[in-house]
Amino acid sequence: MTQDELKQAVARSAIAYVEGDIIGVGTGSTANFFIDELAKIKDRFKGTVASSEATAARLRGHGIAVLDLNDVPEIAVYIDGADEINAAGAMIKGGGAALTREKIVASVSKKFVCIADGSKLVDTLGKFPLPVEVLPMACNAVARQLAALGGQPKLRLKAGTNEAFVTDNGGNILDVAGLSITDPVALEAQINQIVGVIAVGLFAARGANVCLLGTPEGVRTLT
Ligand code: ABF
Repeated sequence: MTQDELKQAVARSAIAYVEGDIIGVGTGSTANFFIDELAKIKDRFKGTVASSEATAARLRGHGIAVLDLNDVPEIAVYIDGADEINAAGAMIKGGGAALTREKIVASVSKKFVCIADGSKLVDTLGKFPLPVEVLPMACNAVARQLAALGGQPKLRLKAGTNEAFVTDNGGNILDVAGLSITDPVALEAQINQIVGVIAVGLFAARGANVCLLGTPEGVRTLT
């Protein structure tokens, strides 16, 4: 099976977790497969809250309503991918640059269902460089503090240019390599304390409740 087929399989199995009127929808290639599956059952719910402009556009392209989070009192389930996940459900996210909105939508959702191909499951988080969204004026100041924590921060660039990548929120991203994250909850809290940080792509204090992993042997469920 190709990696895309594994992603498609978990996306399909995530449909069983869809509940409530409003669905929280993540970003990335696995989330895109999920959106395509969700379109098939769009008469079963009222609308969605999207974690990025790209996701909103794909949902609307399928004729699925996208609501403003300010108008939504409650989300039963949020379904999204990850760059790395451990057995406890802590994740590194943000390779797709949508970490801040993903974290906000996840924070108001009762259940977080992570969908990923099996290669994303790790013993220790940190091989994938940790994305940190920062206010542009604070990039260098935050980078120095991340270096003091033992990481090697690198400003994410717009593909094929020397310009800083700009997120949906007008922020920049520092990708922090070289961290072996043995205590994800503590590191998340520590990075959140750095002035100028908008959000850190560690989802540990609020991790996934369920993880659906695509493997050649079938979809594995971690709870
Ligand atoms: C989002 O998309 C992320 O937070 C993560 O960065 C990425 C995973 O991408 P993919 O599903 O394409 O592997 O969920």
